[in-house]
Amino acid sequence: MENINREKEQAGIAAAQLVKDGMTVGLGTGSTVAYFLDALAARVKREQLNIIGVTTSFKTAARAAALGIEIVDIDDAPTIDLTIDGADEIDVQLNGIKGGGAAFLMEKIVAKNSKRIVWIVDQQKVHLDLGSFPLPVEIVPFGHGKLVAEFAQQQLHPVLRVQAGQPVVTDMGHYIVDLHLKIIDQPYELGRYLDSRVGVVEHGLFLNIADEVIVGRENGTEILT
Ligand code: ABF
Repeated sequence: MENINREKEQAGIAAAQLVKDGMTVGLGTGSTVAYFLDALAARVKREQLNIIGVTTSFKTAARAAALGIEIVDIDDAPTIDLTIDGADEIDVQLNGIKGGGAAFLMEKIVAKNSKRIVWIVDQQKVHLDLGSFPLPVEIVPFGHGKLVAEFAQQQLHPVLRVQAGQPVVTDMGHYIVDLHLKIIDQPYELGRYLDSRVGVVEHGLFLNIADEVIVGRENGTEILT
């Protein structure tokens, strides 16, 4: 476990170096991003950097505020120069699965409005193909049972995400169903199918979105582009 945290920290520190004075920065969600936020906050203090953040979850907003990083609403940010975010799994084309942290709807909205997207991951996240991480799908509560039944019928092995016996509710007030697919050999086709289902708000396939991935190593990082 220790090594993974070291790798996350190395990736977070490297990502903080990409931020320039005057930037609007998309702040992702997750434990790797937490290292990035700490390193960024230290730079803001030390170098008196003038940056503003656009957050991807209530959790990140609270952490950024506690660190003294100014946050604005996404609609008050004319541009987002750089977004730093985590991922649950990436493949060799830099496609990713995100959403383990239940923030992927806001993360995808911020990503789609960013000039540059850089993900920060530990080495375990890098795979040949996508799918070993269950694919999160954000769905509206109304009729969710019918949608889960349809996914089961389509052999997508859906499991409604619950906590303490209750469905997990996202920051935007939706449920999450995880598709246990093991391997996703047609990610674009699967993405189109999920986008077409009434009741699906968003899915965790981030295809052709990341510009670069910083992979943490024990003593440094590797950049995948
Ligand atoms: C977030 O980063 C989520 O999309 C994803 O689940 C998470 C990865 O978490 P961690 O960095 O804690 O491994 O953006």
